[in-house]
Amino acid sequence: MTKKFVIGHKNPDTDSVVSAIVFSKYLGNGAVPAIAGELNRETKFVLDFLKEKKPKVLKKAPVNSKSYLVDHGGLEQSIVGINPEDILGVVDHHQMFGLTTVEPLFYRTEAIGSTATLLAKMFKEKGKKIDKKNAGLLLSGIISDTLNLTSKTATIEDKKIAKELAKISGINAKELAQKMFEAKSDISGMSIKDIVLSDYKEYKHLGKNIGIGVFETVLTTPFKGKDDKILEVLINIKQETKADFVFFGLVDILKKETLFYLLSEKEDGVSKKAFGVSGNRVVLLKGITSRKKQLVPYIFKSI
Ligand SMILES: [Mn+2]
Repeated sequence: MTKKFVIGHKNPDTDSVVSAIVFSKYLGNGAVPAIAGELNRETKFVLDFLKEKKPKVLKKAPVNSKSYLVDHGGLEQSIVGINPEDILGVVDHHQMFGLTTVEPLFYRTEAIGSTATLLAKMFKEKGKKIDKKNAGLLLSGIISDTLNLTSKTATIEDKKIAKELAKISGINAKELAQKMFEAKSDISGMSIKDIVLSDYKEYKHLGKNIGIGVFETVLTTPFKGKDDKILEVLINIKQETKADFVFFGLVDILKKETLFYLLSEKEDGVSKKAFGVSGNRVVLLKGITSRKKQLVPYIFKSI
C-alpha cells in the first residue's frame, strides 16, 4: 500500500514540524507526519513542553510513498528523492519556486506569518475544532516564525489567530516565546558549521545556486570574535555545495537586526545593491530579521 506522509522542509524549523503534525491530523486517513532532518533545539523544547511525540525522521522520500508538503515552496528545500508526481498537495507561506506537476493537486499558499496560521484558518473554514494540543502546536509555529509577532512577516490575521490559539491552549504566549527563544539560542556543543547549517536553505534563481543560512538568537555575545571562523566556514560550504553565492545572517531577535556575513567580492556586490551596505566582510542590517521577506527578495533582485 502506498504510504502517505506530511513533510516539511530540510533543516526543519518549528513551523515546519508542527505543521506536519497538525496537517496530518487534519487530513486523517493514515497520513503520517515526518521530518526531513533532526529537530532543532527550539522544536525539541516545544514537543517536550507539549508532550507531543517526535515525528518520524526520513533521510529520503520512501519508495511507493506520496507526500503533502508543508512550509516550503521549492523542491530544492524538499526531502531528498521526492518526485513531483508523488506530491499530493502543498500548504505554504513562502515565495514560489516553480513546482511542475502532472496531476491537479491541492495547493494552498498565503502571504501570512506562518504555515501554522494558515492551518488554523483551514480548520476554521472547515468548521473543525482545534483541540488544546493542536492549538499549542500551532501557536508555537506562529511564535517561532514571526518571532512572537514582532517580525515584518506577521499580519493582523497572525495576531488574531495567535490570540485565539493561546486561549484554547491555555498558554501564555509571551512566556512560551521566551522559553522557545532561549532554547533556540542554546549553542552549547555546536560547532560554527552546525550553527550556520542549522537553518540553511538552498535556492535556485536564474540558473544560480544560492545558499542563505540564518541563526536567530537572543544572545549574541558567544559570537563575539568569531567572524573569521564564520567566514571560513562559509567559504567551505560554498565549495562543498558548489554554490554561486552563500550568505549567512546572525539575527538578533531582541535588537531586531542582523549581522550579515559576506564571504567574497561577489556576495559583497549583491549586498551593496540589495541593502546599500558593503566594503566589510560583516555588515549590520538594521531592522531586518526575516529571510523570506527581507533577505531573499532583495538578494534575488540583485543577482
Ligand atoms: Mn514557516
